[in-house]
Amino acid sequence: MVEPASAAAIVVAHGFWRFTDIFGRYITHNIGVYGFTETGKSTLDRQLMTEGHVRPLGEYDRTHHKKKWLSKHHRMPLRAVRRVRSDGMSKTVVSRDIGGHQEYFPMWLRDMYSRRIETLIILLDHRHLTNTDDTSNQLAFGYIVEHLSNGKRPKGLGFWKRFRARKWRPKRIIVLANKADLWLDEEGYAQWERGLIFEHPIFLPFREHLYRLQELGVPTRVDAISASVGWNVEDAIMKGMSDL
Ligand SMILES: Nc1nc2c(ncn2[C@@H]2O[C@H](COP(=O)(O)OP(=O)(O)OP(=O)(O)O)[C@@H](O)[C@H]2O)c(=O)[nH]1
Ligand SMILES: [Mg+2]
Repeated sequence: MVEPASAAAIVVAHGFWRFTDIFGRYITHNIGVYGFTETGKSTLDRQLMTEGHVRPLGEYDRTHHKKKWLSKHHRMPLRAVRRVRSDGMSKTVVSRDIGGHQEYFPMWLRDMYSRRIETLIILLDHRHLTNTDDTSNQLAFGYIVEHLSNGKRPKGLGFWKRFRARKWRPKRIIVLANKADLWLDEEGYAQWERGLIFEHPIFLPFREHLYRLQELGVPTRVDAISASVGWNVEDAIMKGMSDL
């Protein structure tokens, strides 16, 4: 038999949980997903839009942006609303799918500062494991860390956005190593299950940068996902957004 008082407490707690869940769905969170080209940003975006297996994206599907007329800046893609669901909770996130070629790196900064994103997601893949000479993931990661540490505001924000962004920093950073279906073996999976994925060699070249983020006081979480298969995608984002 449940005591009436505790039963009431359970009903209240349950009601509160429903309320926070429904409430949470209508609050939008600004997130920014950045990473070198072909790490899977557009695939991740599609995974959040339509859960399930995402069609492999070819060379013609790479994200590109046209230059604005008479300007040196590229035209920003539209913002898109996506839903993240995990463990019965759901959050509404707003993001922009920006390309990962080096010419678009400054657009990442313009996007993160102008929307003052709360959650910064850096997407990596396993290319440095298969070819140690390929340091493009490190280049993209280093670019973001460098700019967050020197705090220099990007050009082309406009006066008002620049002013509003003067004290901005992301609340949290989630580093996601994508394409786990290609690099996470049984041993790595066991490591992931024990919550020790940070120890995996895929994160080794980023240790210095991760420590720098720690020194900046921005909580950072690393995880493994597979955006095309839909493995651990929403759980990793949700965990990153709730723990930190
Ligand atoms: N095996 C596997 N392939 C993936 C995964 N995610 C993305 N890919 C593939 O990786 C390639 C690049 O994916 P995109 O989503 O186009 O990459 P992107 O980061 O948007 O690239 P840019 O638009 O140039 O910045 C495509 O061929 C995808 O099908 C994954 O989880 N597993
Ligand atoms: Mg893309």
